[in-house]
Amino acid sequence: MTTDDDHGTGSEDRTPEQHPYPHPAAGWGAAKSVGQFLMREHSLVAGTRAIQRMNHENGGFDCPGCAWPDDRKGLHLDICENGIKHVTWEMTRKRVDREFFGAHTVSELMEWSDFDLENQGRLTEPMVYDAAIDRYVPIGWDEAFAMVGETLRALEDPNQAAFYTSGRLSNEGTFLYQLLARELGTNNLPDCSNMCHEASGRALQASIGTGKGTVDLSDWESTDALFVFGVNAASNAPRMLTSLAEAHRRGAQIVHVNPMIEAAAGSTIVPHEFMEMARFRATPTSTLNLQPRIGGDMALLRGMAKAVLDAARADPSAVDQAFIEQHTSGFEAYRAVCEATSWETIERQSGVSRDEIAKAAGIYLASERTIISWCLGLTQHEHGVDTVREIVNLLLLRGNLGREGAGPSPVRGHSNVQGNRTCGIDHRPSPAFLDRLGEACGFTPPRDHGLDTVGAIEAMNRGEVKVFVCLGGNFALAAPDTPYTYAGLRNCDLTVQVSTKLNRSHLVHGRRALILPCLGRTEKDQQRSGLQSVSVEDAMSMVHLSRGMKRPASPALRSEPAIIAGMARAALPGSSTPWEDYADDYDRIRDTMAQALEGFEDFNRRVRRPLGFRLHQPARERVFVTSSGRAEFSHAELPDVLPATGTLVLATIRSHDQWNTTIYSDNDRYRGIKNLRTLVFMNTDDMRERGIRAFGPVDIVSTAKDGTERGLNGFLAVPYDIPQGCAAGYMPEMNVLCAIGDYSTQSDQPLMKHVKITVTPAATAAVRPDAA
Ligand SMILES: Nc1nc2c(c(=O)[nH]1)N[C@H]1C(S)=C(S)[C@@H](COP(=O)(O)OP(=O)(O)OC[C@H]3O[C@@H](n4cnc5c(=O)[nH]c(N)nc54)[C@H](O)[C@@H]3O)O[C@H]1N2
Ligand SMILES: Nc1nc2c(c(=O)[nH]1)N[C@H]1C(S)=C(S)[C@@H](COP(=O)(O)OP(=O)(O)OC[C@H]3O[C@@H](n4cnc5c(=O)[nH]c(N)nc54)[C@H](O)[C@@H]3O)O[C@H]1N2
Ligand SMILES: [Mo]
Repeated sequence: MTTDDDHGTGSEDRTPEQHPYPHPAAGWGAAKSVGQFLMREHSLVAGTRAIQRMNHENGGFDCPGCAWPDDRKGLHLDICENGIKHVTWEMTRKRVDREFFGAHTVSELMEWSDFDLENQGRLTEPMVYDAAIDRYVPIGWDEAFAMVGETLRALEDPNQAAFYTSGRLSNEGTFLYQLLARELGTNNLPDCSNMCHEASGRALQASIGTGKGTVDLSDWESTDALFVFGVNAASNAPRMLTSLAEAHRRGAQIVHVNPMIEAAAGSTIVPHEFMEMARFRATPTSTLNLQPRIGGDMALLRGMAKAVLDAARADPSAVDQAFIEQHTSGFEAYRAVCEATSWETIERQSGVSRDEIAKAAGIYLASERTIISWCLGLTQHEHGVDTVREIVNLLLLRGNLGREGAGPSPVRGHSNVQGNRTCGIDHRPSPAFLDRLGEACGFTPPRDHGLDTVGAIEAMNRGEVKVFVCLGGNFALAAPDTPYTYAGLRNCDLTVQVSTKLNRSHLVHGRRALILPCLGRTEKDQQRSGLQSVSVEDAMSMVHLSRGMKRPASPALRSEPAIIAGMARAALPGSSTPWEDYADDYDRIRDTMAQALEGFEDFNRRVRRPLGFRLHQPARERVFVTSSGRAEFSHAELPDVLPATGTLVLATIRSHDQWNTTIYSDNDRYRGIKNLRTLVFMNTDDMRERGIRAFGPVDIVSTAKDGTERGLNGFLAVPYDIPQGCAAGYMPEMNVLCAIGDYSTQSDQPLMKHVKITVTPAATAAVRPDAA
């Protein structure tokens, strides 16, 4: 099925390889990779033109990649390798049409690799599954909507439906989507955020009263010390490299905390700095690297706080006493828990020595303004909420909140995942949100909390969720416990996938299934009132417009708002919502959003400012909407994160060349890996103890909280600089190891960075699984 050229970057041999990557992040390695990718996609000219329109202040489209904010200056091209790949992937000239579906049964497509499925190109028209011939066949839009509507109306209880979102749906689409679910009568709105930053939202909500970070790019530009926890920035938020390089040039301190020393913890050549590119001149992006064990961050943060409190004994100005008194609550309890936590425990649980922690604390103490940022390395853990709260505790000690250059800065995932939550994708909506929504839209929203991602999978398996609609994403592969998720999806009466490309979630479907193809963000969205724009919110709460400029991949495609409105009209015949008008003119959606959503007043005008507008974040002004009206210190005990004897803790992570479930190639450039995804990175001592050689085949068995086991065979062990007792490997291949019941009791997030495994040399000489 796949040719070499499809996959890699040329016709080279496909033997797995590992070589150290000695070059700076981004720079020429990225430029070369982009060039090869554009050639492969036959999009050199169109791709280059599109890229020039990306992230532009006037009339461009928002990069559909990550949620890192656009450069506020808007003058130079603030672009990255992976953003370019992402856009090009959407703009491919390949098409999946009715002939394609006619030629392949679903059972046959199930045998294809995920790469091959997406590599067929863009979907072109609505399709419905025909069980008699095991194929998808064309269906008209009206018929498809009628099928969704009839099925939803026939449910005994609206809670038998669930509506998933992947975080790239626009704010306008989001608002209509949640309105559809809630008018139907359910808060079943699972989203990718349940697997991503749920812990961050809950922690920030509890600590500072609002579930978002408080800083923006101007703060990144004026901070003295940046702490970067648990993010592979060079691959997953490459535009952060620009900020890190600029910070380093200003003399700011940059501390990376990660069990793996990632490329961003070295140096970079910022892509838009053409002169530096030409001169191969790299800028360092780190002043200190700390390598905790997986899950050891909370202990490390506690150690830093303990060191700060120790310093305050000799010099009271080490803590910001005035800020603590005026703006916080719970300080004494926090001090007590820091004192009660011994250095011995901190060193053992973090895996970092007291001396190293003291260095980090020294940097923190010497800094006037500190930002702490983090991503999945901190959130996908049992104690993710406590860990993020510990970040806030540490910031509060020195008043690093609500002033220039200081504060918490979560690195969000999908380009509009934060906007999705702001605009109502929330299975636990607040009563205040529902009151205002009900009033603005003239209906009575349901009050019971709905299902999140894990809850939805369990309910599908129990037969309690019968209709599952996915607005984007690739639920079958992104969710934990792959076989169990498959079983849940197959147990539904109807699954509906609104997508741009063919993926596994179209093949693992309910008894009846629809594929509804939509416009991508790069494409022109023409509606009755004219060309439409949509809005998105980045990781730093900036809301701005995005307007596509490409001709749609097929004339039959519809926009996401139009598809949602179509389903809603069919499902809610008595609805007083003007669905038709909304789909005709998105300004009308925004007018309603201005009434229904806090912070969106005068939305249509403000969003048309060249750089958009910043959503109000009260904590930024030291207004804390907690019950005490103050920022809350937490005082949780340190959890025990040590692996049991003989076991390892596995973090499932992304390679450089993938976007979540979309795999661009089998290479992971900065980690020096070529032609291999079915691998497990291990410490060399752990390999030696188990008699495992480099690139030797291994069996991996995970043990869930409930004692059940799950396994993978024939993965290759790759020696890596990672602490003993820790291992890492790629999602989504490793999602079979993540048990459905293994989610955090604090955030309900699956423990995707804390899988308990044993690794042994393969029982039988295995074939490389991807060689099949
Ligand atoms: N190119 C590209 N960009 C992306 C994505 C993509 O797939 N491809 N995905 C997007 C999405 S949805 C998201 S949420 C983000 C994800 O961005 P990341 O959070 O960078 O995603 P992961 O690859 O899962 O990497 C987790 C990082 O945490 C580290 N880590 C693992 N365990 C621990 C731990 O216990 N402590 C610490 N301190 N670190 C740990 C890993 O070594 C790795 O560097 O990126 C977004 N951007
Ligand atoms: N083991 C493990 N599992 C994980 C994670 C992990 O770290 N470890 N990370 C989790 C995280 S953070 C996340 S966010 C999830 C990601 O979960 P999802 O968001 O569900 O998955 P994606 O791979 O981003 O979705 C890709 C699909 O989106 C569709 N698509 C692309 N563009 C558009 C568009 O404009 N509109 C529509 N409607 N569809 C579009 C395409 O069909 C494509 O196949 O995975 C989670 N799963
Ligand atoms: Mo994510």
